[in-house]
Amino acid sequence: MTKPLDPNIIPKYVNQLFIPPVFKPTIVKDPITGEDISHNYTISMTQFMQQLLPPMFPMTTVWGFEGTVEDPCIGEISCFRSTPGATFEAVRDIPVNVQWVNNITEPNLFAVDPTLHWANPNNMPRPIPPFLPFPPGYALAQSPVPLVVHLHGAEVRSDSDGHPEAWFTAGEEKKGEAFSKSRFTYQNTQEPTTLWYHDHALGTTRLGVYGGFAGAYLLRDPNNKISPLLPSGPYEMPIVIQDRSFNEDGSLLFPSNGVVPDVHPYWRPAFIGNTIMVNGKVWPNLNVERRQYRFRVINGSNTRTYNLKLSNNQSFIQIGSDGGFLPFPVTLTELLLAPAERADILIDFSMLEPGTNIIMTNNARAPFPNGPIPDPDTVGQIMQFTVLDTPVVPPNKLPAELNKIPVLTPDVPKEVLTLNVIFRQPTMPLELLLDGQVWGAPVSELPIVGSTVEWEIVNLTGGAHPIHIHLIQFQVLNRQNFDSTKYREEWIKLNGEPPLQHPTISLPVEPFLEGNPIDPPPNERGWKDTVLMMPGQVTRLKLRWAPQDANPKKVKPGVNLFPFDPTFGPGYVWHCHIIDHEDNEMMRPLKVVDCPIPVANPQSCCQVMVEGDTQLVPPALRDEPIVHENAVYAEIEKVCPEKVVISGFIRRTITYTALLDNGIEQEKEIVDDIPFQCAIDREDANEGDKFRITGATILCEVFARTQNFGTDPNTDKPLAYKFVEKDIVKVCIRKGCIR
Ligand SMILES: [Cu+2]
Repeated sequence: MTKPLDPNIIPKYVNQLFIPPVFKPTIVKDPITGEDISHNYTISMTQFMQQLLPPMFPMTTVWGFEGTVEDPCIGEISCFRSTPGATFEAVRDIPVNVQWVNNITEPNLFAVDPTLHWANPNNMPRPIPPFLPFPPGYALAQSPVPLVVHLHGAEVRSDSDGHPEAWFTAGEEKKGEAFSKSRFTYQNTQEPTTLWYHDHALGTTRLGVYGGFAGAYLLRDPNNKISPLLPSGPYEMPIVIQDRSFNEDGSLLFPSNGVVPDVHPYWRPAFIGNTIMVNGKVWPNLNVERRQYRFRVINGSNTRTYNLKLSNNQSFIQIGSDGGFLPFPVTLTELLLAPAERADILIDFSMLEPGTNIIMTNNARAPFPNGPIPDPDTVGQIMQFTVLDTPVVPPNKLPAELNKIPVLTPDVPKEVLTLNVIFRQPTMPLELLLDGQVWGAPVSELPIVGSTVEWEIVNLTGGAHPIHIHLIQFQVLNRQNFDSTKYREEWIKLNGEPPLQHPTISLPVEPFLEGNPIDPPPNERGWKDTVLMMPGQVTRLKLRWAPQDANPKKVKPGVNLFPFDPTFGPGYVWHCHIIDHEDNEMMRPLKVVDCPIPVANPQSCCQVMVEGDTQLVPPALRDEPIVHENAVYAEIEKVCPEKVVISGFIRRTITYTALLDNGIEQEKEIVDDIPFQCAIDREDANEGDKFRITGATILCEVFARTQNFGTDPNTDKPLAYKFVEKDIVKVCIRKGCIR
C-alpha cells in the first residue's frame, strides 16, 4: 500500500503554471449572411496520466476533458486532454452546442459511498453494516462511472443544465431518470463573465470534480465597452484553485474513512487537502511581465474557502464576480473566495523590480470559518509570480462605472429557508439538508417565471455554506445575525426533527434577529450565483426568475423572458457547493412554474384562534411546559368574487410525561385536530385564479396543569384536566399555483 505524500517535501514553484488551451469549435454559419449561427464541440470525459506534482515526482492518474484545440502560436490543430479541461471561449448571443461523451470505462478512482442517495447506475441495493472496507469497496458502485456536466452559472434550459439525475455512463449504456440527451445547448445570452463546467452526477460529484472534471468557460461580449481596456491574450488566464492530497506513488488521495462509518462507510463531511494545485499544477510559478494581468480566479475546491492575499501586501482590483462585471472596480488587499465562486481580478506587476517574487497566500481557516488556520508553509500558499525584466507597460485607467446592476424589487412573498445539519453526535455529521428536507422529498421551491422573490436563508449549522442556485444570477441583499439556538428550538417545535416527512412550516426570523443588517461588501454588489452563508447569520438574496439582462419594465410574474422555456425539462436545483455536502442531501430540486397571477395584493393571510378541547387524561407528572407542535392543513373551500374561503384543521401534537396508575412515568402523546374556517379578501382577484396555501403558526406557550377533576369511575384513579391556552394560527394563501 502506498503511503500519503508529505506536502512539506514537495518543492514549491518548480512547476510552471499551466494555461489550458482553448477548445476549437466547429462553426456553423448562416449561408446567406455569413454570421455564426452556433459553435459546436464534442468533448469527452476520459482518464489519463498528468504531471500534477513537480517533475521529479510520479505522474497522477486523473480525469479530464478531451477535445480539439488550436495552438495559439502555430495554429496547429490537435486533440488535447487535461485537467482542468481546455477553456471554452464563448461569444455572447452565439449558442454553443456540446456533445458530451462519457469515455470512462475504468472503475471510479475513489470510494463511491453506496449508502448516500446517489446515481446508482447498477441499481444496487443499499448495503447494510458491516460494510466492506475501501479498497475494494462495492464493485457494483465503483463501475460504471455516471457523469453529467453542469455549466455553472449559465442561463440554460433545464435539459441542458446537467441535472444530477441526468447522468449517463460510458456509451450511454445506463442513464439517470432525468436524462433526455447528452448534447447540451448553452444560449450565451447572459452578460459576459467567468463560468466553469464540472461534473454534477448525483451523490458522486465530489469524486468527479476531485478526479479532475472541471474547466473554465469564458463568455465574452464583443460589444462590451470595458473588455478592450483589460489585459487580454497572454495577459489573461483562468486560475483554477483546488486543494489536493497525494500518495507517494503520485495518485490522488481522497479519504474513504467515514465519520459515521456504521451509516456511511466512506463519506466525510469536508474534504480538506494538504497541497494546493492551480490549473492542474501543484504550487506553480508564473513568470509575469511588468504590466497588468487579468486573472479569472475560480475556486474549484470541494470544501476549502480561500482568503487570498499577495505576499508584498500589494492591492489588486476586482472587476467581476460570478455573473459579470461589478458595478465599479473594487480595490482589495484580500479576497475571500468560497467553493464555486469566481473573481475577475487585475494584478499590476508594472511597478515591481525584475526578479521580484510574489506569493499568493491564503489564510482562511478550513473548514471555514472555524477550522484550523492553514499551515503557512503548505496550504497557506497558492502560487508564485516572478517578475521578468521587461519594459514597463502601465495599466489602462478604468472608468468609474463598469456595469449597471438593476435594483430588483420583490413582487411575491418572501421565502424563509434553512440550512440544517443532522448529527449522530456533535462531531459526527450524518447528512446536511436544505430547509429540513432531503433531496428526494417533493419539490418545494417553485418560483413563478418572471417573479422577483426574496429568499431569507437561515443558517442553523456551525459552518459556512456556499449556496448555489441554478438558472439565474441573483443579488445579495444583506446578512444579519440572529439567535440560532432559539430559532432552532422554535423551528423544531414547529416542524419536528429534520429530515422532515412533511412540507416545512417556515418560521419567521424577525423575532430572533440581532443587530442591524450588514450590507454586502463592495465585491458582492454585482451578480452572484454562489454566495457564502455564515453560521449565526441569515443571508438575504433577491432572486429574479428572468434573464439577467431583461428589460425591468417587461419583467412580470408569469411572463417568460428567457429565450427558452424554463419550465421545460427535469427542472433545476439549488444546493451547497461544498461538494461533500451537496453529495449528501444538501441539494433540493427547483422547478420554475408558469402561472399568470395578479400581483396587486400578492399575499393574504387570515388569523384564526384555536383552542384545545378539554380532555381527561392520566395526570401530567410535572407542572411544566410540555412539548407541542402545530401544523396547518388547509384547503380552499370556495372562491367567491370577493373572498376565498379556506377550511382546514390545525394539528396540535402534545407530548407530556404522565404518571400511570402503576406508578410508572410514561411519555404520552395527544393529537388534537382543531378545525377552522376563515375567509380572505381578494379585491384584486379574478374568477379562475389559482391559489396556494401556506401555513404559519404563531406559537404560544402551552402548559399542562395537573388539576384533580375527581376520579375515574372505572379505575377509581384521579383524573387530570389538560388546559391548553389559545393559539393564534396564521393561514396564508398565495395567488399562484396550488402545490
Ligand atoms: Cu454546505
